[in-house]
Amino acid sequence: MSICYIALGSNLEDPFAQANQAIMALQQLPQSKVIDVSPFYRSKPLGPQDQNDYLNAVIKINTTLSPIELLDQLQAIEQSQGRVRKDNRWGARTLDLDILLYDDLVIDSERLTIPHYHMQFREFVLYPLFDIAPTLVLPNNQKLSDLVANCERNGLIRWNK
Ligand code: ROI
Repeated sequence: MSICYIALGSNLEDPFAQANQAIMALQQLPQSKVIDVSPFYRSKPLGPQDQNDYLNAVIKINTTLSPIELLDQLQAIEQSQGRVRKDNRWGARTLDLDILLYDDLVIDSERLTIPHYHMQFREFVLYPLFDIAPTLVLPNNQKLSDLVANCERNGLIRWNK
């Protein structure tokens, strides 16, 4: 059984509805169990500023899916919620589900980079992750608490509807 943290992001088509639907879908994943869901946050867009603020959260699961099997499942959820995956790497999206951490694995393959690219610097990842995993240590031995202490909030606020 592996422990995995998944980042959720949405800034289109009712982000609250997207997030709640995605969490329900995660609860239906095979060989997996949702252990915890962080509070929802509102964040300023990283990338082009001419897009909506984002809803961000982090979900903890236990799973016996492999990293690639989990990635396939997450991409299927994104697709089912209307994600258009093309040249909008820095643009608005209905739903993004990214594997942040998978146990202490370090993976750098064509489809998967774990720990997730740049997570050490993203307030909208670090703060919700810290809410549900305050004692977490990254595979490179960095303490999550230190990363949070060095990360500006950049306007990040809790977002309750
Ligand atoms: N910006 C914020 N605030 N939150 C995200 O989840 C997010 N996701 C992205 C880009 C476009 C980089 N910007 C983001 O993919």
